[in-house]
Amino acid sequence: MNRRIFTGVAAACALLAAGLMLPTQAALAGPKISVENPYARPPLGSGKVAAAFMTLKNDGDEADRLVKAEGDVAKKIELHTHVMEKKDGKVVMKMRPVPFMQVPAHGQTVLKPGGLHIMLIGVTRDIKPGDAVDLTLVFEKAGKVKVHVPVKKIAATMMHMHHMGDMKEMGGMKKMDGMKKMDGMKQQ
Ligand SMILES: [Cu+2]
Repeated sequence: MNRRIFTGVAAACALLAAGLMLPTQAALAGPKISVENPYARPPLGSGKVAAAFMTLKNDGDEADRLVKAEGDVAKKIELHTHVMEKKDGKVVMKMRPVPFMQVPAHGQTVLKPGGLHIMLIGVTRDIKPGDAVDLTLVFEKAGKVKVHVPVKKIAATMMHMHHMGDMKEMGGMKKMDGMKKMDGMKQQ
């Protein structure tokens, strides 16, 4: 190897090393999680299942994941989402547990009726509008975040509207026949 080529290689290595240091520094900054607008809806009728919604904000340079929610308000607390399924020619929304909820760097993830939510299964006490429930959110990197969640009454029609809004947002999903009709109804 002649001297000039060697110098070139050494310079390239130095540049590469400098470049590699940038992501390392960003990783040290980590996620910066906060929770906005938390609210819960009480069980419907005489049921024992309630749900909590909120906005998970991340002002940090690194993505994080909500992996668990804890609390003594329910026997079982699960992370859920809604999926659309076609059943007997009709589009129905079903809930499904998810292993985590991704919160992007410098972004947010909104939990709302008809979408992602925290399911409180087998509530251990009466949950009425005006009450509040305490939850501890467990993030993969940020660790535990406590949230005081006020209980609000959510009208059935409101939930229906949210459902339709969510369907529109699911751009990656193929639109089904029933949804076009629903979109038309919403515009009236
Ligand atoms: Cu659910």
